Amino acid sequence: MPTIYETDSLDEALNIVQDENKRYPFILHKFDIGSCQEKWTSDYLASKIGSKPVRIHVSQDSMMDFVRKNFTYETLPFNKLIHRCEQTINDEYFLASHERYYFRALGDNQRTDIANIEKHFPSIANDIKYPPLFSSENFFSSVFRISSANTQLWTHYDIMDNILIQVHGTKRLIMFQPSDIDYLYIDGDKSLINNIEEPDFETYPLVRQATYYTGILQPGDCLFIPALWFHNVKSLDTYAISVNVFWRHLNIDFYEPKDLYGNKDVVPFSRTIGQLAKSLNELDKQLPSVYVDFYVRRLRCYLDNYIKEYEKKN
Ligand SMILES: O=C(O)CCC(=O)C(=O)O
Repeated sequence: MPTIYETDSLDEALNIVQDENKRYPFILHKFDIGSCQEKWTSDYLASKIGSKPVRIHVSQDSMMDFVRKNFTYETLPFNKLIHRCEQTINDEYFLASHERYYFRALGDNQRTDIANIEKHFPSIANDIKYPPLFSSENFFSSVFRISSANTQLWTHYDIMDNILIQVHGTKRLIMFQPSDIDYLYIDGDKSLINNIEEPDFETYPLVRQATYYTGILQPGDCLFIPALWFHNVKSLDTYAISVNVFWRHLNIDFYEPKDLYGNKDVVPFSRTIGQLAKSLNELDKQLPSVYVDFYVRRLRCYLDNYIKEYEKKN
């Protein structure tokens, strides 16, 4: 299993992000992420942010599963949430005393706001510094994340570049290159394989062919997650506090204007798949089922050949 590349050099980090032939994930050590590393105790955050209501995922399972929804959405005042995340057993709970919490900050208006620490958590925003890996006009969002110990978020990809800054606690990382999409049993932007560390090979045999890139993110480290790289992140022995910053790598016109999370596929792809869905619907209406079945498979052969030719060219 290869490990995720590690560097202490901001210059090298910048080169990997900007060089179109590189753009692989890396862990950047020794970047000064600001006073948050010392300051962000649970008491400090609770007193600075207070009882602002926040929306959270709550699950009895340590592996949150978006596809099968083994969690509920709840709301807690921030100062309660942080103290609950700190404990592994809580006297007050929604589902069970051992339940896990995952907080991914949204905007104040969840339907229209893009997460931004400066706007939504101004009392702590100046405590953190981001590695200067992108220009400010490409900035998209800054997301405050807190999770209980030993809590995993599903494997998924995002369509923007992202730097995950670890402030408190340690995280286990598993990443896959974009072309491993063939082996990950994808539903939208998420993998159906929930237990990625010990997958069920009978149900998901192709995952044997995926290359697992692994790493550990310690407090003070920053992980570069290039757009389209699959990632699976799990907090380890203690609760975890992170901030991640998304930015646009492509021209702004390629991104859906109403994408709040940075995970809607780029516009040329959404257009293509929309047209294809329409055409398939027409095919289905016009032809007897044996022909539809045949031509849909024929389409798959066309795409397989297209991929082969594309691989040869690139
Ligand atoms: O740190 C985490 O818990 C998940 C991070 C993540 O999924 C992301 O940065 O896109």
